[in-house]
Amino acid sequence: MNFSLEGRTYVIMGVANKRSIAWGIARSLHEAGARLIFTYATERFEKPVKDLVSTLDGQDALFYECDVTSDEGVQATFDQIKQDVGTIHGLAHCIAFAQKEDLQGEFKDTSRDGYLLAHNISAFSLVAVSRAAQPLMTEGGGIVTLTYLGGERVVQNYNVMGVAKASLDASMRYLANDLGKHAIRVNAISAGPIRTLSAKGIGDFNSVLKQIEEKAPLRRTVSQEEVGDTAYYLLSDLSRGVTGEIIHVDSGYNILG
Ligand code: NDP
Ligand code: N5H
Repeated sequence: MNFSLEGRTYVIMGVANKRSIAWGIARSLHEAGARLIFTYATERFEKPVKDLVSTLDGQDALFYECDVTSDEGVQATFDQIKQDVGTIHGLAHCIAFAQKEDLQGEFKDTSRDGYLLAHNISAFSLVAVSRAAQPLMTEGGGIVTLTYLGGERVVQNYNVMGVAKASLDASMRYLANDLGKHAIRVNAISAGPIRTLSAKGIGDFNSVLKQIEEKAPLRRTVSQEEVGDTAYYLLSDLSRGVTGEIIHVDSGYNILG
């Protein structure tokens, strides 16, 4: 079997800059021969994303604005992609957001608005984009999302984002069940802590990384490239029997009690 992604097209959602996990995924898929489509939340990110993508040799990429909080926006994006390329073979959903004040202190103090916002952008968005992408995935394919250990157990300060990741994980499984009959597999990667724009400004991130270096079975943190290569596995035929799964790319940290 040939595991090249030559002749296949994947949508990458959530590149903010070169540190983004989505960018690690883009590079892995590019190296495997895939054609890439990038979406960004606002026009503000159009130029930085285009500049980054211009560093990928021979990549004939397409770019679309897609704010996942708008059903019409998501639908319009995938309608336009359908018009421009026809069939796609997969999607990487690398999107999350919570208000800063909800990522510290006690979870019990989360406001209704903060709770709904985190769930809207970080969990429901997977449902919205999967529904919009399905009609374009006429040859089957894969959908991958990014989750974190804080959705499985309590991790200090992750708070409302942990509850949103639990919802994302369950949404991933229900979507896997719905879309399997269309030969579409839906999986998640649970990444260990990586310094990205989202992680910036989060108090104590250094001590979180240090804890991984001291305690994780591999005694080191993980990179965007390592997450990217697992996404390649999940989006290629190498993983053709795998759906509804969470793969931890976290140096084994999650196995510790
Ligand atoms: P980045 O800050 O690089 O990426 C987050 C992305 O979310 C940005 O590109 C941002 O888009 C996008 N986003 C936020 N709101 C919206 C919206 N309304 N519509 C569309 N896109 C939106 O951080 P990461 O690479 O760290 O995050 C990617 C994913 O990885 C997230 O789901 C995160 O929870 C997950 N993750 C991260 C870990 C880490 O340690 N970094 C660990 C485990 C999981 P824009 O820039 O255009 O605003
Ligand atoms: C236990 C931890 C540390 C504490 C919690 C961190 C949670 C981070 C996730 C969210 C997505 C971060 C976030 O929404 C930040 C925003 O409030 C402010 N930032 C922005 O608006 C920037 C400019 C944009 C690009 O960010 C987004 N998201 O749009 C968890 C860490 C050990 C691991 C981690 C960092 C997990 C994760 O999910 O990202």
